[in-house]
Amino acid sequence: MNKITLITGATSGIGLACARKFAGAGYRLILTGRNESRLEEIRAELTAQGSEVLTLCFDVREREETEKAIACLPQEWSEIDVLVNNAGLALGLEPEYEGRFDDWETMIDTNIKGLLWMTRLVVPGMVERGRGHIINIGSVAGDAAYAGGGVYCATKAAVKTLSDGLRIDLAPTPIRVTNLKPGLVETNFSRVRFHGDAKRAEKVYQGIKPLTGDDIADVALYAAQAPAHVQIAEVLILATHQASGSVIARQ
Ligand code: NDP
Ligand code: 8X3
Repeated sequence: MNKITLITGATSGIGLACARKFAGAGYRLILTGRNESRLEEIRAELTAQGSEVLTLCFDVREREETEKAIACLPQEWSEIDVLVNNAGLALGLEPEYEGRFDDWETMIDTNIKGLLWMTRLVVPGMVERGRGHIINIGSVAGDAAYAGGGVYCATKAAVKTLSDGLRIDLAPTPIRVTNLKPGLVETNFSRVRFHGDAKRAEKVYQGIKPLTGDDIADVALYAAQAPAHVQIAEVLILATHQASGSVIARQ
């Protein structure tokens, strides 16, 4: 039986690119997200190409919904080999003293708590079976704060610390933990950050060739397929003209 990968936030961007890349490599997929019709379209696309796909529609911020979704997995889908904790977002770019309380709560609930719920629910099965891999989508933003990004950067710093902690706790087991830290990736990320302002979002990627979701999915798949004794612990992936979260040499 082929390995199972569960990807959160698989309806767009990096999550969708991972779904396509892992499907192409023969994994069975559990794709999760909040948009049921989009999940169904992606399931149809991938099954037409011969992949086995199960979709689960839930919001990772809602602990009970998340618990129910994982507890109700059919037996043949319950042995998850790879968990890609991808669902996440940034909201706003105001100075920290002017940020919106609601934006902060959404980022913290999604990027930190959602990742934790998923980890807590899926990893015990991996430990029991003695196999598994957790791939967290962190960010260059977790390495250092940038202007207006304090709370988002803090959530991604938390992803790094949670990945490190989990790796320590799992060190006696064969289970691997990877923290991928992308820089600028052109997805819906900036449109979401600017509350749907497409013009402002476009400017983020002007004067630089940004990364694509595929670039990140390639690294995720590489980490998942590395030999069992190789743990890709952390990878920083930047566009060539980006040097850090705040240094971007626009051409
Ligand atoms: P997208 O906005 O394109 O995709 C985000 C995905 O997460 C969507 O499928 C979205 O679904 C889902 N999602 C958001 N909130 C929730 C939730 N509460 N419950 C379930 N699913 C949710 O952005 P990216 O692909 O760029 O972002 C993916 C990850 O990559 C994030 O963790 C982000 O922080 C990280 N990242 C992105 C970078 C970039 O430059 N793009 C760089 C570094 C890291 P829905 O459509 O329903 O909101
Ligand atoms: C997304 C990358 O630099 O826009 O995590 O914060 S950045």
